[in-house]
Amino acid sequence: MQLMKGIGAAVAGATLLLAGSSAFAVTIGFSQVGDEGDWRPAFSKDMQDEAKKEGIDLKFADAQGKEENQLKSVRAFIAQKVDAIIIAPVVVTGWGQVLEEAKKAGIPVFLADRDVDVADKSLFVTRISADFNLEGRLAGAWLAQASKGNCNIVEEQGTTGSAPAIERKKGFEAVLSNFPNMKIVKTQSGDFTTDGGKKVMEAFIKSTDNLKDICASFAHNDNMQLGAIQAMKEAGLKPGKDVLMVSVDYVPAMKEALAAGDANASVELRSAIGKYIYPVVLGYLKDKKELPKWVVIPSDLHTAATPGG
Ligand code: GYE
Repeated sequence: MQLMKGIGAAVAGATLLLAGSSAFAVTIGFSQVGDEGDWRPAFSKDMQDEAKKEGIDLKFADAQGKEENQLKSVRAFIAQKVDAIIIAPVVVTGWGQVLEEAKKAGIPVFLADRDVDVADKSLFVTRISADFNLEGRLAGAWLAQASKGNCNIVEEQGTTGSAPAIERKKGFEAVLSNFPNMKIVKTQSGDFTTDGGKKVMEAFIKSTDNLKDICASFAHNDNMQLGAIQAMKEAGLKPGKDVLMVSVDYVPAMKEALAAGDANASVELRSAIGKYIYPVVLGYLKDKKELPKWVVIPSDLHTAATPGG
């Protein structure tokens, strides 16, 4: 099994075809969370585009936000004897058994984006993802600076039990612990969706007398923040002005919201990460060398004054 490119790949592919087997050097099963916001479909498209470039036969399974669907597709990948499995796990729990099955079948598993909570780390080769805890700390640090350490915050959490919801909250709270006058006064899950964020903000608006004394909204992703912006506008409030708006992902719609002054800061989560993931997987398939358990993709915070990315 080799990482083959260009003419080499074409020639090798033709040879394989003549031999009556697949034209692809490598078959990879990818179990994706779903398409809950703007970031995820961009990530899915990138994984498919990069797979084509690398000559990978990618079997893509969309779990539609349900772990049970992921477990089924991972078992199907094992039955198909793929060369490797990549999982972006919906939630961190419930993975031990199926990962054992993959191990028994001799199929290496890689985690992309989200994490799993398993005691035996040998059940996966490595995880390739951004540092969600750092994203939470960057958001918190920006807010501490912007509010001069004085801030009542409402928080829209991501999918309950998912690695980014857990870690972004932890990282954000770690910063708040240094600022006695910064606190989260309301928190609820909006499940990483625009609609969820809108509903959660509507509830916050009601329960806080139109966000009276609220200084900021921290959303675990941009889509929830975009929903929160809609809810605030409908209530006659001015997001980005009356209330500081900080979130994570830096998707195109959030770039526009920042430029329009409806939001104040967003931590970039890169979606074009196939170029980080596939070389790790293909390299491992080639030489089976043990890897560190986490390959970290960088994160940067952006405001309207510091666009980019
Ligand atoms: O921030 C969010 C998506 O898993 C880190 O999932 C990812 C998150 C991302 O739904 O928009």
